[in-house]
Amino acid sequence: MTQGLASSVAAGDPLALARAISLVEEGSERGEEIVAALFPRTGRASVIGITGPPGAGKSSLVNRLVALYRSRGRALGVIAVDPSSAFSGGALLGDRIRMQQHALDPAVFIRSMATRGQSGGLSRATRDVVDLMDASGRDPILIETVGVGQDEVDVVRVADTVLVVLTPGQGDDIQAIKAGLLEIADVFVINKADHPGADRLAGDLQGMLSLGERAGWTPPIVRTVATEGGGVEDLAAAAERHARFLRDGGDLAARRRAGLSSRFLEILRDRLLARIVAADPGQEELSACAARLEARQTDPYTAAREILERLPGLEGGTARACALDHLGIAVRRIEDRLALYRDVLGLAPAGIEEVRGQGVRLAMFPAGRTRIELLEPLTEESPIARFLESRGEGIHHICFEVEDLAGMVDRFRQAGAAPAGAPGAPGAEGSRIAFIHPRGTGGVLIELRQRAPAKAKREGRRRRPE
Ligand SMILES: Nc1nc2c(ncn2[C@@H]2O[C@H](COP(=O)(O)OP(=O)(O)OP(=O)(O)O)[C@@H](O)[C@H]2O)c(=O)[nH]1
Ligand SMILES: [Mg+2]
Repeated sequence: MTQGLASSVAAGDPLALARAISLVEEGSERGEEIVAALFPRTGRASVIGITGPPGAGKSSLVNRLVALYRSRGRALGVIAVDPSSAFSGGALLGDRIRMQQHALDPAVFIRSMATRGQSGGLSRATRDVVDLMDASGRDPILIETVGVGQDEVDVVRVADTVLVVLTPGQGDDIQAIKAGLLEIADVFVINKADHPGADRLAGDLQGMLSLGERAGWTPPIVRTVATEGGGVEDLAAAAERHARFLRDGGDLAARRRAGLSSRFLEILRDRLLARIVAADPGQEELSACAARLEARQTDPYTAAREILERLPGLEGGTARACALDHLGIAVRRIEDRLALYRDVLGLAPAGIEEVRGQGVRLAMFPAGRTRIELLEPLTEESPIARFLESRGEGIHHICFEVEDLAGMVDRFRQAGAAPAGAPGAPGAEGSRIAFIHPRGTGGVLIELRQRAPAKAKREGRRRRPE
């Protein structure tokens, strides 16, 4: 079902594209599956962001650009991010009317997206929608968003090329324009150039650009009259020059990489938070934290650490489980027990090695998620020799894999269980090991094993073929 929809999107079917977009907007699992299925086909379209103050003429320009690209035979995607700001409420209707001439053209796919009260204007879904449009062969993809808040920064993360639309006479000088808008521009558009003051605005922008050191690309200033279509060809040409500059200079890869990693981290942050809110510790715990913060009984760092520590399976969490690495069995001669472990149980020995420091020769047999270790004494003084003497063959120890050997030994000490021998001795496969005396563990000799770092492991291993 998902595959079918994904292939229809990939084939360029507008109905399938609309359906897939709805699924990602709902945040549904199927939406994620479709993005996953189509992701290898993405990264091909040019993504152009159009931002600027409310009413600057962004939608009128998008409309003109769409007509221009259509005349060149391109299939397009247009995303109009609904302004969440009260400044531009009602603009959507105007956008729809302006776009109507393209509404019946299947090669122009227009989608309005609500920002859903998020502080960032472009939601996670917007990035997904760009991917879906890209995978369906739309190129370029135009994103219109009003540049009043954090929105414009979000546009930059999605778009390859950012057009900042300004109008003459708005604040009368560029001091009044949001600084963030000036910084993200790859191309400046002076729209409504039919109004007085266009020269002055161009001069001011020119002056500002000559002050700043910009490596490689200086944003050109293009004048347009969107209502008449004036300057739109120049604008498209400037956008294409910038796209070429990005491609040839390698900046495109860097920009896309930054965008992808911020998108990935955003998802990770959202999911982690959702997990905290949904499960243990839970919403109640979070509210309790907020109350304690307000009363100055805790600080934000401590509160965050406490919450994280209660999340199972996370680094820093106390609930982290140790994996059983192997079960150690003392035998007089490894070869005498191969019949049992290899032939009867069907376990394949992964190798036989000598650990001289421990006075043993050992064979490891992977068994499901854990392993069986047969231990044969090399010398009379080996602990295995003494074990065999007093108890005969049998289970000798169990071994847990740990990430911090010294830390775990300390935890045992605090629990009243002392190490047997010096902790940190070299063990099999280049590992470091420690033993905890059975006196403190209810009769079980516990081995703790910290795996060798990936590289050292290969060198430290002295495996002998069977
Ligand atoms: N005189 C003149 N009017 C223009 C020009 N471009 C747009 N307009 C008018 O300006 C108004 C706003 O245009 P839009 O294209 O909706 O502007 P916008 O930036 O998309 O507006 P929001 O999405 O609400 O922020 C409309 O009445 C347009 O007809 C232009 O170049 N010259
Ligand atoms: Mg608009």
